[in-house]
Parts: sequence; C-alpha cells; structure tokens
Amino acid sequence: MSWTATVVTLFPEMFPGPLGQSLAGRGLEQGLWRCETRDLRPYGLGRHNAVDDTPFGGGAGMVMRPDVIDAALNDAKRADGAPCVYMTPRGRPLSQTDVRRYAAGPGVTVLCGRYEGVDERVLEAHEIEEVSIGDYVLSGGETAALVLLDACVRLLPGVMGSADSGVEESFSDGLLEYPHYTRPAEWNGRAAPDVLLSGNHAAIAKWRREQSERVTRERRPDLWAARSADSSATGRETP
Ligand code: 6GU
Repeated sequence: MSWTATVVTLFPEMFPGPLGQSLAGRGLEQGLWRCETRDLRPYGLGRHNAVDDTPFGGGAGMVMRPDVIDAALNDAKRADGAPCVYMTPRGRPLSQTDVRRYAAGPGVTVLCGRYEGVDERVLEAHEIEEVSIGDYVLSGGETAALVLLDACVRLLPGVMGSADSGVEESFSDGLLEYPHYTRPAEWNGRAAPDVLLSGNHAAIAKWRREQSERVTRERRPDLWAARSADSSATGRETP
C-alpha cells in the first residue's frame, strides 16, 4: 500500500492542488503516494450543514464543533495507524525531523481548520499532533497541509528520481546550503568563484562547507547555536 495522505477539510478541491504538478504529481500518477480527501461539509448539522458555532465565553469568530470533527475523523482514520495531524499556528513548529518521521510511516491524516479553530476536546480525544508551519497566520490549514505534504512526499522513494541521495542536503547536517553558480562564468561583470572552476574537489568541498557555515551563522543564529550545542553532546567537531 503506498504512502497515503487523508485530508479532512471544508475545501477538498484544494487537493492535491500544486502537488499534482512536477515531481510530486509524477509520483501521484505513478502510484508512489495517494492523496485522499474527506469533505467536512456533509458532517455538518441542520439545514445548512453547520460545522461551526459561537465560542463559549464569547468573543470573535466561530469554533468548529467537536461532534462534527469527531464524526469526520472517525471515518477518515485508518487501520494502518497513520498519525493524525491538526494544522494550526499554535502547534509545535514543523521540523525536518518530524517530516522524516511522517514520510517513513504509512502516511498522515491531516485535519485542516478554518475560523478561530477547533474545539479543544476533540483534539484531546483523538490524540492529534498540533503542527504549525511558521510564525504567521494563514486563513486556513489547507495551504499549511500542502506544505507538510510537499515536504513528506519529496522524501518518498522514487519521487525525486535518481537525485534521491541529495534530497536532504540542506538541514541534514543542521546547516543551510552554500551558494550555487552555473554558466556563464562571468555575468554582468560578476565572476563565479574561481575555486568552483579549479577542478580541485577537496578545495571545492572545503569552500562549500565554509560558505554553508557562514550563511547559517549570518541568517540563522538559532540554527547555528543549536548545532554548536548538539556537537558538544555528540563530540562532533565545531569550528
Ligand atoms: Cl499549520 N495553520 C494555519 N491556519 N495558520 C498557520 C499555520 C497552520 N502555521 C502557521 N500559520
């Protein structure tokens, strides 16, 4: 059985969306992964199939009802024990470590919220992992779910083709990527670094390593600090 995403959403037509294109789309056509949706709307209550209601305690916005979400999740939940993830800006920040874990399993069930969010009790009852893709607010969990699925699908065997070994270049060692150059060797008065045209593979590897470290230090002091902290624990050398 191929890796399967089951997305619970009010907007099933948003899937696979951009993941129907390029390498992920090719993988989908080849059966390397599957993208299923479960429309929340039919689970809604009353003449208007309402999925939300006003918050207890007052305040702005609407909250998605636990009974409605529960019914949809019970139908979406899978026998293969795929983890259930709720996309929300109050979740734990998604990391490449999480992505590797999801990609290594049978797939994921992804709950996409709209409005102010989902009643807390249904999250507890279903042991849902709450995940955020960054410190900004999206209008709904669907675009965040697409980000999560993209990150997972590109790690599945065969999806990235022969470049498989390179799929985790950035982040695998806790560093950002070094700068890249291609022809022409000089463009608009800007020369590509000489070392990259030298044919000296040891010198090239050393330059790239130094550049990765510089870029990480300058742009992501948080990653740089975490990496230094790691190395003291593991005995890995740091510059
Ligand atoms: Cl996962 N969902 C929503 N709605 N907004 C977000 C997010 C997720 N991550 C950052 N902002």
